[in-house]
Amino acid sequence: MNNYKDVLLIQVPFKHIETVFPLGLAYIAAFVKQKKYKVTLIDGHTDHLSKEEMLCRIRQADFDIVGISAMANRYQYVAWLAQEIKKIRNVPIVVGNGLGTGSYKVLLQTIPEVDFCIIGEGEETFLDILQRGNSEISQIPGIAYR
Ligand code: B12
Repeated sequence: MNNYKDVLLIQVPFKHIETVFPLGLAYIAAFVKQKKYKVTLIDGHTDHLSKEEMLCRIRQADFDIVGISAMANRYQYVAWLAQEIKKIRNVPIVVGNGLGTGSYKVLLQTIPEVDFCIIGEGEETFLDILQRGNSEISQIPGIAYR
């Protein structure tokens, strides 16, 4: 049974870099779209979103789960973002890319709003979460959770 339908994917702004296409998150978006999920992608980097603009975009979106892509140097931003998202809607927050892969212990220990981290490639793993919802989470390979 599919527990989630509307997926919000967020690329956090990279630091000190002009133009970067968020390739990893685009892979995730394309993959779950193929599986007929509705996907909204907010690219905070390409669109040069301020924090306020980021929250404005999130408030306008329809979603029942959020996936965030960030590298280790954006820990603070993700901590802020996860907190704000939960104030807007109390839905599961999944973090992938270098931050989720390399720092999942720290993330889960210090950011209570982060529910899952994806370790490594995320296509199949994220789809598994979407399909299983809250059941049998422990059987999904490649995730960390509390
Ligand atoms: C190309 C590259 C860059 C490019 C662009 C990256 C991009 N478009 O995202 C540039 C040059 C901009 C870059 C910059 C940096 N990079 Co870099 N980069 C890489 C490199 C070589 C390849 C990344 C890539 O495109 N992979 C292909 C795509 C398809 O895969 P992906 O992005 O990993 O995404 C997959 C998974 O991560 C996951 N995933 C990603 N996002 C999400 C989100 C969700 C919700 C889910 C479920 C899954 C998920 O699923 C995706 C598909 O399978 C990697 C090393 C490597 N071989 O992976 C380092 C790497 C990712 N970079 C790294 C670092 C440290 C940086 C910098 C922080 C360096 C710095 N000090 O400035 C900066 C970060 C940007 C910034 N300054 O803010 C580290 C990350 C370490 C960490 N723990 O975060 C890596 C692993 C290199 C290393 N071994 O040190 N980088």
